[in-house]
Amino acid sequence: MAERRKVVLTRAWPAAAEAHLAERYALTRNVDDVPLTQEALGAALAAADALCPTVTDRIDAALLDGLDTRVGIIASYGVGFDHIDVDAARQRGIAVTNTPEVLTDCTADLAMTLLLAAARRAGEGERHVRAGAWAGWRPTHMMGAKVTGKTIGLVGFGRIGRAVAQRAHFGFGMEVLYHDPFAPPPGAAEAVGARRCDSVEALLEAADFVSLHCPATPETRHLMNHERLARMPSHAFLINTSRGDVVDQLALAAALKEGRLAGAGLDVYEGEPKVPDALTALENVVLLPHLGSASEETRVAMGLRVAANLDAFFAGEEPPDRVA
Ligand code: 8YV
Repeated sequence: MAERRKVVLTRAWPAAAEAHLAERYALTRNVDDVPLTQEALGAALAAADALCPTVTDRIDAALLDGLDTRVGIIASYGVGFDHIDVDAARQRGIAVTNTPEVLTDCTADLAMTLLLAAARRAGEGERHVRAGAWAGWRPTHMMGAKVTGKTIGLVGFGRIGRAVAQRAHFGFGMEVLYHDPFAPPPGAAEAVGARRCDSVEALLEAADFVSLHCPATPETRHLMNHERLARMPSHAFLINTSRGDVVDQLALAAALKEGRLAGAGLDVYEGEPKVPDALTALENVVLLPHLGSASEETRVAMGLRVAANLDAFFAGEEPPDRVA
């Protein structure tokens, strides 16, 4: 039997996904689930046939430079791949893949979770009850904002943006606006009752809820800065399940503190896992620890999707989710 390919997982995966890979490959697991140092990542790139990183690993040119890499493929566990310098990998002839589609529904569900929780003050209410502060029902207690029938603006209208549109439109009767520099597939906007805005600014001015679904790129870094946040009406809410870098967190915290924005729901942060005190000090922001894809079913499916990419690559075929 041919020697099995060496595959390194940088973090612990759900057992079913690890077992699936272990049947096919000589698998190195990270049983303790402690993030690898840059040195350890470099050693894995030099010794294995495939590296399977996550959002918590930084695979940049500095890491790849000067390495005698054995790895032929970096099969990332997740859809976003801003933690990998894909140009640097491409230049070294290393294929890069991601795991689209399998996490679309769960990430869209989490965007709606944050939207509802922020609008209806669910995080604040939960803290209130647990603190023993609830003095009983009263007509004016913790009034939030109604969601049904309001307008949602989606910045980015890829798979996840469209899945949010579907939920918002059919589930909550919301009017849906979107802005994306790339045109959606024919009929995709009509199918979820979404209307295009020519600019981000026009969308921000018109929406009661803004939800971010664009990738982190140099162009989208701090897209939601002081000026753009100021375009949103003061009754509006910002939801972010994309990447922390898309939002200037301190500008957001200031807008929330000063009442220039009603609330926010965040699943992602710049420099995770750090969350600025300016945000944790506020009641009108719901903060989650990057849970977008964190359902049992999806996290297993992500692992199987990585496996499908590895299987194709080592069979000499084009991996289905190649991004570089
Ligand atoms: C993943 C995500 O859990 O897929 C993504 O882009 O943000 C998350 O759903 C994470 O990236 C794992 O690497």
